[in-house]
Amino acid sequence: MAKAKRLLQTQLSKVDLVIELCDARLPLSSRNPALNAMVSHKRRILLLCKADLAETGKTQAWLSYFKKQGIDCMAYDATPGRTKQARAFIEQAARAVIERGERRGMNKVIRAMVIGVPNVGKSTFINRLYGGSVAETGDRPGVTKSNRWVKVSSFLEVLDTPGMLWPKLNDQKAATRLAYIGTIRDAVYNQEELCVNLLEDLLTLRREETIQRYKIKNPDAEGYALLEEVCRGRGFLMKGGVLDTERACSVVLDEFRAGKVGKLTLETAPKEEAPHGTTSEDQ
Ligand SMILES: Nc1nc2c(ncn2[C@@H]2O[C@H](COP(=O)(O)OP(=O)(O)OP(=O)(O)O)[C@@H](O)[C@H]2O)c(=O)[nH]1
Ligand SMILES: [Mg+2]
Repeated sequence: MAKAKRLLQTQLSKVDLVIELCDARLPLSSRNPALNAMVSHKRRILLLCKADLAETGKTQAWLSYFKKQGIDCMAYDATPGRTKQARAFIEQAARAVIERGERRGMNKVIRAMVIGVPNVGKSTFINRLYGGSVAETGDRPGVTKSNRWVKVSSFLEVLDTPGMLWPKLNDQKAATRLAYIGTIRDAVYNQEELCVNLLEDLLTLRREETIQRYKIKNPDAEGYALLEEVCRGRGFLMKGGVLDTERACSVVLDEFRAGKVGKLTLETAPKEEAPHGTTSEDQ
């Protein structure tokens, strides 16, 4: 993180625009709290990525929430339609820079830096803007190792950056959820604990679908017993009828990450401030 922060600061002076990517399933927890201070003097836009995996209504609520805070934002997924919208959005955000160039009789090239947590889809987004495969992507965090400029059009250059994760993930719930969505390396977390947490969240948010998908007989089982329920339900058994909890973990996590449990947003946008006190309703 310290190295990534240093790299980011050295590049900031060279850019006209910062494009921040967060995950639409965890719009708050997947934003880096240190970033605000670092990029506050720059024109910035926020994309809520992987919107295809998030609940549309909740994404709308998050967009209104961020817009009320004065943050220009849009929902994004790696489809041609959304990419076209994103291109227009970038152009609009950089309009002042373009006009300055025009006044001087130059065709100013916009330089934008793409930042966000690991695995959020930064390099994929750049590939879509480019219209080909120019940046390496992968279904795991830490694929992009260094900053790299890519000229995606005659008027736009973007900087691909390594995913940045903040060192003190104090909020345990947020950290666990970032691990579900594949932001934190699997090796960092005990996979069985992570999977039990995910199953508990799924049973709260999508009770019936989860019971059916994993053929859970006792949904009130707790902790490790829940994992055993999945093994029995889905027939994940090894020789001698031993429950294959490792397999259950990888199946549950993979299915969630691939959106097979359906569109699911794990955080709810705080409601507008009520006259008396706070109204945060993060689940
Ligand atoms: N469902 C879905 N998956 C996406 C989307 N965009 C990217 N992905 C997938 O997310 C994974 C990570 O994508 P990358 O573009 O490598 O992410 P990154 O932010 O560059 O990751 P690092 O370089 O590791 O920080 C890949 O498996 C992509 O195919 C999207 O809009 N929807
Ligand atoms: Mg990358």
